[in-house]
Amino acid sequence: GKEKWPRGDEKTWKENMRALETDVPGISRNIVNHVQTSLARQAYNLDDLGAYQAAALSVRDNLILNWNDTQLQYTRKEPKRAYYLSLEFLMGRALDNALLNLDLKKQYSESTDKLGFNMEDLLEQERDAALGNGGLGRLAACYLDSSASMELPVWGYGLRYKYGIFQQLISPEGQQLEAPDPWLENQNPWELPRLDVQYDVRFYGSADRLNDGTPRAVWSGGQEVVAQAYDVMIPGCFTKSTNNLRLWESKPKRGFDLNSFNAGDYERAVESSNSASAITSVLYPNDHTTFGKELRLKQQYFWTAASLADMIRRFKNIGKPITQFPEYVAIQLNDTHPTMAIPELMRILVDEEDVPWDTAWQITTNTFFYTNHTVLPEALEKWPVPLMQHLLPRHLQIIYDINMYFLQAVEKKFPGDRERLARMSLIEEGFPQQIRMAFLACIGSRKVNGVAELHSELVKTTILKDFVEFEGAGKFSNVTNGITPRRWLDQCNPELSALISKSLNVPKQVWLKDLFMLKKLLPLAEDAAFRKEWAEIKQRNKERLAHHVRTTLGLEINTNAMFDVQIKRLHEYKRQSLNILGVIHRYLTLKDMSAEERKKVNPRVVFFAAKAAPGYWIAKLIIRLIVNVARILNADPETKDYLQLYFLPDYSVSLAEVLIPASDISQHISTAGTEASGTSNMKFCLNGGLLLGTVDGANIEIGEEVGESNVFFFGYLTPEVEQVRYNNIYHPRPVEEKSPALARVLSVVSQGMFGDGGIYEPFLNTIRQGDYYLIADDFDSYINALKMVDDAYLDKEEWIKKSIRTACTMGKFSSDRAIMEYAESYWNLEPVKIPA
Ligand code: GFP
Ligand code: GFP
Repeated sequence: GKEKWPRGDEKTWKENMRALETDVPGISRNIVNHVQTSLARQAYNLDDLGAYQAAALSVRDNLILNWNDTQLQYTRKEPKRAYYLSLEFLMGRALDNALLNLDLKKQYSESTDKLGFNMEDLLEQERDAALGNGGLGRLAACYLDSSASMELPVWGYGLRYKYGIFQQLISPEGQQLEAPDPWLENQNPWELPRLDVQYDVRFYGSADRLNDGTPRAVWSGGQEVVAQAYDVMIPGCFTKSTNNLRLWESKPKRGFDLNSFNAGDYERAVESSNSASAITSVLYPNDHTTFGKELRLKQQYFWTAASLADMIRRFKNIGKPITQFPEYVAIQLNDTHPTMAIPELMRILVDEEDVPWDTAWQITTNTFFYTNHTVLPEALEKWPVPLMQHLLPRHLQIIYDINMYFLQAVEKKFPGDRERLARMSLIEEGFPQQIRMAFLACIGSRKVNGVAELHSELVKTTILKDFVEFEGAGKFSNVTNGITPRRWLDQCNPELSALISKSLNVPKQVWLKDLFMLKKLLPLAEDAAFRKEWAEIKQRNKERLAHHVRTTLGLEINTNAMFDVQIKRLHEYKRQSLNILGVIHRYLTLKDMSAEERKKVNPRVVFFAAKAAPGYWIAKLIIRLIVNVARILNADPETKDYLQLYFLPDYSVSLAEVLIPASDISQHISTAGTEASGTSNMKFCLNGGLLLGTVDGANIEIGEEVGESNVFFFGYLTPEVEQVRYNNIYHPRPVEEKSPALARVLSVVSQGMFGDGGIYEPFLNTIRQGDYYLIADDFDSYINALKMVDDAYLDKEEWIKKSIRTACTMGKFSSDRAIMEYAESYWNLEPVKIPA
């Protein structure tokens, strides 16, 4: 029946409620209103930044209206909801994406034109929301876009860092310098502070078991801080569905200590307030100090506690018994960072809701799902027991209890197998003892997945092998990562998107939400006119990149060359090292040639962009080498027409949007078995760039989709890597023997061809001794693959065919496909239609 109007005069309300502004006059009116009132400016004193802000606020108005309708519908319909807990959301810019998803791009350009501004320039005013590091955070952002686009009731929960990932500067010597990223400085039009949504979060204090025959305890004392919600609207593409990303900011509970201040003790007056605010001030505080380590754990608990409190409150609003929690709530743990949510839910259930332990554990293990993103041992989180005892004493008790019941069950299944118990215990012995968070995430979850086929297999056969034997293989499966074709094709490559729509003869509204449709274009690879258009678009994208580099760095790029790109976090396992050593090899080869011979060479421009973790010394040394090699190469009159090298500083989502559409070939060359999936590989391929890579992560599945003849694979395979590594340590062979070509490269670096060779010795020694990442072992095979790329590029027509085939077989890698797998096979979620 008809619901009763909640308050006041229904007619007065309804007459005054705003509708979406979707036509040019309405949009212009709204923008001008924001210029006048929100910004207190006028046509006389409005610059691009102000115009961007007014346009953004007007778009936000539309988003809020859709968001309100969506949230109200969720509240009414009470669907099962999923929550994506991620410490990183690498959102990038929001305006262009919101305009695309609202289908208002044309109207906004027209309106801003009328007001005397160019939309392109306004888009450039926006700062990236860089609340993340790399692939893991960008994946979370793609999944939010896809959830809303697939009309799924999914919210994200994260932290509102005051400073995002550091801004990278390169010193004249080629050193990475880190500067803070004050992304909130100019105000953030995309967030809504929710002063009505706050929770207290406790740290320290003491935990006393009641010992009254229940498992309950009382946790009291310590420090309390306030979590304050900020909501970021996540519009679905061509749908009203608009989801929420709720980010928490930490605030002091009591604020300013007026007594201390009045007593003249200013420091003390601000002390507690500063320590509370520090929790959400930076992304990944350096954890090389005890202080930094404690701060990280504080962040993790602060965020999971606030998020769970919010979910429990929302669940209670529907008035169902707590045992039905998993029927209404699914929580996805994005890596181990949110694992504290498991003991926190147990604490809420046992201590606050008086639920018996076994029931509480059943609720918990039916609610959580855990995604693993790496099998590298150093990346698997562990927390020292003494730290947990100090910061979260009640949670340590709960973890001990979980462990005790768990090990009892293991003992029952494998009686007397003490080694197995030690291997599987949540507590790792040592000084100090450590809590193994991946194991806790695994046993506390209903399902566990890796992010590409190979990686999910490795999860089962290496780090969680014992758990597969104990719990059965059914709990462990795979969801191959995906990327949103909205940002990573339509937004970053509008011309290619238009060509696709024209050739499919359907509006992008259709194929952007059904990426498998691209397959229909495969026959056009044989159509010369289509190939010509395709190639021209690639060329214009290369020129766009060259323009960007010219205006930002003042460098001139040869756009007639092949563009070869590697962009990702700087890490030894990703092997930017192999790439730069390959570049040096190419340089030496060019130098060996006569001028006549060189003329036959295919010119190449190599691009790198990457940030290194501030404390990761070898990674920073690799950046330094790249920068100094670039300096020599780009200035060498003999070779610079055939080989150029650029390290583009301050890698970001926005920079990736310019680089990816411009690439002819991109490199994904991790040591086999180390890159869980990779997602930029999918982005390059979707934009018609070919892939040069190892048989690793999602490269393998990309190869399956596009066919082996359209990709360039090289290097040792995963099953061989372990043996090679073993030999490198126990039966080492000199680099000269494994690869004379590499030996020569290392020696010119040592001898100072790129500046003081001594500086690079520590890096070169990682290859000469131990060579954990198989640089020398894979080098010749890599050089051979580069040669195959050169040869293939000589046949331009065939190359374009490969490019077309590559892009058109990327349907599988839409994040819409991935998110539907999570919704159907993990969360058991149904789409919710939002009525107009
Ligand atoms: C959400 C939104 C609120 C909105 C309601 C609508 O609340 O702004 O009024 O949905 O029912 F945040 P919770 O789901 O958080 O209660
Ligand atoms: C991590 C893994 C990648 C994977 C992403 C998303 O990303 O292989 O594609 O998570 O699952 F290493 P990075 O932080 O390394 O970029």
